[in-house]
This record gives sequence, structure tokens and C-alpha cells, in this order.
Amino acid sequence: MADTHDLQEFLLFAIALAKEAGKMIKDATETRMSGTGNQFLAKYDNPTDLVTETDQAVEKFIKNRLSVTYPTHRFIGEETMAEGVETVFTDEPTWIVDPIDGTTNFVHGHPFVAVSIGLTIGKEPVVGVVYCPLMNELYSAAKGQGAFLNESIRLPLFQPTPPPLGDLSQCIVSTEAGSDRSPEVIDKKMEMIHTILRQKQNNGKQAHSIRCTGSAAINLCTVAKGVVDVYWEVGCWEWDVAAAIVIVREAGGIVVTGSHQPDPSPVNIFSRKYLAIRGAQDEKSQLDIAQQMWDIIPEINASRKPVPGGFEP
Ligand code: LIP
Repeated sequence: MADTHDLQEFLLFAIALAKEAGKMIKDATETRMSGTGNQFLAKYDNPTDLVTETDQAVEKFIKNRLSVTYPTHRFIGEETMAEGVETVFTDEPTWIVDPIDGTTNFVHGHPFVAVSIGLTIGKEPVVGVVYCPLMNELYSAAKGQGAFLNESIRLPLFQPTPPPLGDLSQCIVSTEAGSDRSPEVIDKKMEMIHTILRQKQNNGKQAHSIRCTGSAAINLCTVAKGVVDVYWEVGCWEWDVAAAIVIVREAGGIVVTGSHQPDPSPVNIFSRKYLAIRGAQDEKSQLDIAQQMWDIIPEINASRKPVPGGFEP
């Protein structure tokens, strides 16, 4: 098992790597803005699941760097899996990488894009770096060492203690439409959003509001900051969340299952169903909010098996 010193070394390495990758993304955005390149393609024959040459180039760059510096470590990446490489997850140190989280934003020139670099050891996320190069925000954390914005601002932003969580009606909830637009998935997600927002006298939770950044990693970092109270998503992947889970936890938040079946234990990062609650004074108030979400989350399938047009229903 890695000690504190090892984790610090891995963290510094990941921060440096994320900065280099971020520069590639920033340069590609400028090229794109000047109208000279970066076509996008649909993955899995799904026109709402996009990939660009930059996603592929950044993943290749990160993968190569990691294999030179840590040749015995394993690698799981979004674009590597899209090429059909089978995901094998073991107790060995494993880097879990999304070269661009928020690819749809990137394609449109919207600035909410991030490179996400996480490390698991013994299957537990222990190091996480999420860098948003177009906004110059770098989020980082290592297990037991706190979470930071731009390496010096401790998260959550509310110090010394975050405000009480209260009731779901007093929360901002972030979520996403996701890339699966089949009626059985999108209708349930829209109904869930409706329930979160609807008036209490009409059986809703009447939360303060909903936010969607287009990036699971950035959504989770807003929870780590404490400026968003809850994040719920079904259908994103381990590379979207592995790094940011460490950042949320080190900022005092919890990340549990986003399925309709309540479970207060740490989330299975391969489940494709995530629920995060921001830091608060006590875990009971976090679990109270989680329970209010579990009470209304519908059963939504999120398979891992690709079929033409998306994933097995
Ligand atoms: C995106 C996720 C987002 C989800 C999108 C997509 P990508 O990741 O972060 O939360 O709703 O469908 O999966 O594809 O930009 O890396």
C-alpha cells in the first residue's frame, strides 16, 4: 500500500501532467475558434456521444507519460475503452483518465471542459486532479491530505465550517441529460428533474434549482467547493468521476450510489450511478439529503455493454 509520501509524489506528477494536457486542450480550442480544425465523430454510433482528435491525442499523451514514469501501473482511459480494449480493474495502482470531460462543450467552444486524472490503489480512488484549462481552475486532492483549488485554496470554499445542509428544498442539485436519449432513460431523467423542481404541494421537492455543466468532473468539483449541494448522475463513467471523487471526499463530501436502491457505503466507481453530497457539519445531515434523493431516484438501466447506437438496454 502506498504511504503518504508516495501519494504526494503521485499527486505532484498528476498535477504536472494535467497542466501539460490542459495546454494541449487550450491550444486546440484556439485552433478550433480560428476555424481550422478539430472535427468530431460520434462514438458507438450515438450522435450525442462525441469524440474529437484532441480527446484521442490527449489520452495518448497521458498514457505514454504514465507508462514511462510508472511502467508497472495500470491504465483505464475513455478513448482506450472506446477502441474496444477490455477494462480490467485490479488492486494494482491504476490511473483512470478522461482526456476531455465535457467533450460536447469542447466541440461547441463552451469553456466547461476538464482533463481528469485519477489514481486508484486497492480499488480505492486515492489521488485526483481535475484541470479546467479554459477557466484556469485546477482541483487536486490526495487521500488524507485535503482538497485544493489552484494548489493553495483549501476546499470547500466555506471555511472554517460549511453552512448546514438543511432540506433538499434548500439545495442546488446538479445533474446531466447524458448521452443516452432512449425514451426509457431520458424520460425518467426528465421526470426526476421535474420532481426535484416541482412545488411541494404538488408532490415535488421544490429544490432551489438545477445546474448542468456538461462535465461530471466539474459538477463534482462544484460540490467539493461547496457551491452546489448535490450531484446526481446515471450513465457517466469511472473516468468521468474517479479523480473528482477524491476531491469531493477530501473536501468533506460523500459520494454514494446514485441508484434507486439506498446504500450509504462508498460508491462502486464502475456502477455508472453516482450521488454526491457536499461537505457539512455532520454526516447525518449528508445522509438525510442522500435519503431524500434515493426516495425519488427512478430505476434507470446503465449497462456497460456496447451495442450499435449506444449501450445494451
Ligand atoms: C460526459 C460526462 C457528462 C455526461 C456526458 C458525458 P465526456 O463525459 O461528463 O456528465 O452527462 O454524457 O459522458 O464524454 O465529455 O467525457
